[in-house]
Amino acid sequence: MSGLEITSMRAREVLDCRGLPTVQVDVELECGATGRADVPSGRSTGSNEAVELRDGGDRFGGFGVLGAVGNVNGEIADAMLGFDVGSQRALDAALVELDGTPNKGRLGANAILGVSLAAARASAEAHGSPLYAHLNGNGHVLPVPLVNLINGGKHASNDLDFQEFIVIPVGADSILEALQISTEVNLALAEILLARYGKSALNTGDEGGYAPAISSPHEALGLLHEAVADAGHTGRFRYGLDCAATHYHSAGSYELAGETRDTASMIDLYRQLIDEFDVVTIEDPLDEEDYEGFAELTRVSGIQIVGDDLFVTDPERLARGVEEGAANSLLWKVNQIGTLTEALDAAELAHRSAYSVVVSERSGETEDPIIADLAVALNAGQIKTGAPVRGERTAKYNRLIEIEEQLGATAAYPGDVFRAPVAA
Ligand code: 2PG
Ligand code: MG
Repeated sequence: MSGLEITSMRAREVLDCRGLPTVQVDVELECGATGRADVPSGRSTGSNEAVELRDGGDRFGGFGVLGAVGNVNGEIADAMLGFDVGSQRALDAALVELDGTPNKGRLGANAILGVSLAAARASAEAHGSPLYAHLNGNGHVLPVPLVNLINGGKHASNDLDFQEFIVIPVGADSILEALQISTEVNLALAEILLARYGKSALNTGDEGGYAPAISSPHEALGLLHEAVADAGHTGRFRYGLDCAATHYHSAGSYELAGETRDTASMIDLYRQLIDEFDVVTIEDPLDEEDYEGFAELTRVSGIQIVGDDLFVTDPERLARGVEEGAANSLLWKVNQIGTLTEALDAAELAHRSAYSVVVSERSGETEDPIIADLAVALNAGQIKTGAPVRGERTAKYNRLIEIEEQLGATAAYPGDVFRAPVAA
């Protein structure tokens, strides 16, 4: 007996930041170590994501997760009690096999992921290590945050079609300083919004960024530039977008700010924004099935093109992207694929293929900061976890501050080289 055998497993419904239920799992090991994990949930989801089980019916407006909770407490616990968590790969393979479907739709990706992550935490605790160090003894890169200060798309009730307008504090020396200057920019942005559009412009979206009643991406990026200048940080920031384009695409065309555009016209627009606004990363610029368009934009833009709905953290979809030159970066969300091991495999494939990795939260998060540890374990160099406000977002930022302190002199903040923070 290694002491790493699972002796108890218990799931429950808890609330996420939108007030919707999600799955929380506790795992206990023979040695007494415990691990807990909450499962996040997306709103602008890719159609190829692993299936999150929701109850339907009246309870919680249909969003209940008692079915997934019951699967953990019943079938999964029955199968996994006694399982040794020493090998995360073996554990996750057993979970995938138990489910038996390609998309985890029988037991629910939300049930399976909760167990996978809680087991990883328990194993780390059993070894007396923080999770990032348990997963990678060489984890030392604090990710540059892609800080989402203006929200649109499905995350906000305004007319901005692009979902996220992002500032990137490349000119900081640490995660703490990165958060300091990003917050200074956010405060300056609030003043500009208030003066220009009135107080309703200070309403916020799902990820804590402001949601002013504007519709032009040029205007939004212009506001970020002004805020950076007003905060006295010109030159210390780059800019990014998550366009989440699948969500205003249909039959080959995009409805953007009242205009209909084809793929070529979208690509022209991106080239303009890149030139005009120092945009260095664009996520989901085109529809989730348009590998060809992604490849074209990747070729002509020269910047980081990130696949989120395109890849859904799935090694198979990523492999196709690599083959076709579609995007050059993987948005990495563990709940899109449903186990830690499969997500780590996707990250490994990305790095092997010279694709960067952006660790990401979901719009529906809890106070669980696990992605902070995962970002450091991956030496990913980039994290996207919303605006630097509200508990479910600051939980991740605050955990990064703590990790930076723990790592001390070995901590590295990659700044401008966030795309390739460590030598392969
Ligand atoms: C995204 C995410 C997170 P959601 O599109 O990148 O920012 O949104 O979780 O709603 O899919
Ligand atoms: Mg996205």
